[in-house]
Amino acid sequence: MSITAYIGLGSNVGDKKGNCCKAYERLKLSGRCVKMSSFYCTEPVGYREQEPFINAVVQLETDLSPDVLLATCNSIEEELGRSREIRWGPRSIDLDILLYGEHVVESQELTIPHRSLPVRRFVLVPLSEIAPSVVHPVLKKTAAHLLHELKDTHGVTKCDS
Ligand code: A4P
Ligand code: MG
Repeated sequence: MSITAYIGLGSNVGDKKGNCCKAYERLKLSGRCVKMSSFYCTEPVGYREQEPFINAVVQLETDLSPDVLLATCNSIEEELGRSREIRWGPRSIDLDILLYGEHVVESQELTIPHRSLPVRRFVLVPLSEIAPSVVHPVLKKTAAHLLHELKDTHGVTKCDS
């Protein structure tokens, strides 16, 4: 049975939109991508001395298990030339599994729902655009509700096309 998963995309190095589009094309191969949000230009969170990010969220119908989906995300990151030097630092592409149906996963490699989902505007704005009614299975709140309650004030604006 396939599961609806949501993947957060982020890039702040090189051709940022191009990197997100390539990741989207690769993700399509691992399931059926029903939707991608608009692109958002976002102020860096965490490590501030870096370029603004482009962020988006992809909704994916997948038959892959969470572990295999993570491995797929990691291999897409590698293929697109991501190097891991600074935590929260510059990256050509970052793929985070935000939600995997209503499953809760807590292992050494994987936490689902993604731990930062409820506290980041650059995640909740694109997620609420494509799936305002999706429910966080631990907090039992919709994406739209979490966005409404959010305190994060980092800038998130829709990119010009
Ligand atoms: N991991 C655990 N759970 C997950 C999950 N649900 N999805 C593990 C994906 N990975 C998950 O991640 C480290 C490890 O987390 C992975 O190997 C996996 O086993 P990483 O992507 O290698 O490291 P990271 O991204 O540098 O760290 P982290 O803590 O994941 O950072 P975030 O939360 O991804 O934040 N500002 C803006 N405006 N936009 C951004 O996209 N991104 C970050 C990175 C910081 N500031 C940003 C943005
Ligand atoms: Mg990450």
